Amino acid sequence: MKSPTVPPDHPRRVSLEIRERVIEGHEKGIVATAGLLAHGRGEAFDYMIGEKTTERAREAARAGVAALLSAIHPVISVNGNACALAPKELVALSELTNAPLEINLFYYTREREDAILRALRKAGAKGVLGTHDRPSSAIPELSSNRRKVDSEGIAKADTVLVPLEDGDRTEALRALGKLVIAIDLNPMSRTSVKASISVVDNIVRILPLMIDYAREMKDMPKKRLESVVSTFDNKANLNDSIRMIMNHLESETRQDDDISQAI
Ligand code: PTJ
Repeated sequence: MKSPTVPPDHPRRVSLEIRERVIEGHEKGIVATAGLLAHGRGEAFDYMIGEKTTERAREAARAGVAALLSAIHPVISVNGNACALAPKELVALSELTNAPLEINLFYYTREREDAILRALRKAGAKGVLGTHDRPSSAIPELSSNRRKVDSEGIAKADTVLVPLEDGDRTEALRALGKLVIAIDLNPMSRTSVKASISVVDNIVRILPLMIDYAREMKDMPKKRLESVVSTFDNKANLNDSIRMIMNHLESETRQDDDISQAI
């Protein structure tokens, strides 16, 4: 079914256009049906954040990019939603940070793997890890489909970027001693809480910024990059992110008060 075009003056145009991308991704077999629900959850948190990138998200994104640039084996994990929402940005960040893209799916089917691979190649990806024809190993702590990882990718990575992740795998990757960078709109999700660096923002807004940071920092000495990572405090980041949501909701309440006084 062809989705209607969002009118240019629609007050929720940006959000609706992003939603259309996910629906289109689902129709092409890229996004899992559960990915539509995951997106709805993300939309709700984005609404509470105020649909803008906070200063805290910028700091986390910068630390995340510094971690990718200073890693020995960085990898960017790709699932259906991430691929549908920002394929070109994933490819650009991968090239700038020398972090290969690895397809890693919770709801694995061979058809979805193929559809995601096609979309990444169309976006300019040259080599993609995690496909069925690649050598694989298993993450022993995990029972989901995500336990199967590329032997040359996540298996040997020291740093993994995981956009829109489920909590189990973040926890398992941390248990294996890897540095995990999450992109998740929910600062209270298990992924955000378990990750080393949690970027609380919409993948659509934050990846272009991470690309800018990668361009800016790619020639920085390793010591300086490592210091950006080691001085980042994820607990403070998450606490502030939750506070920012509360402040945003508070300001919305005051607007309601203003309205009732005006009546
Ligand atoms: O493609 P697959 O098979 O690997 O499956 C991918 C999904 C996303 C379905 C799977 O990983 C899943 O079920 O994830 P969860 O547990 O629903 O978690 C998704 C998280 O991503 C939630 O915390 C959402 O708030 C968050 N999220 C949703 N949309 C966005 C987002 N975070 C950043 N940007 C978004 N656009």
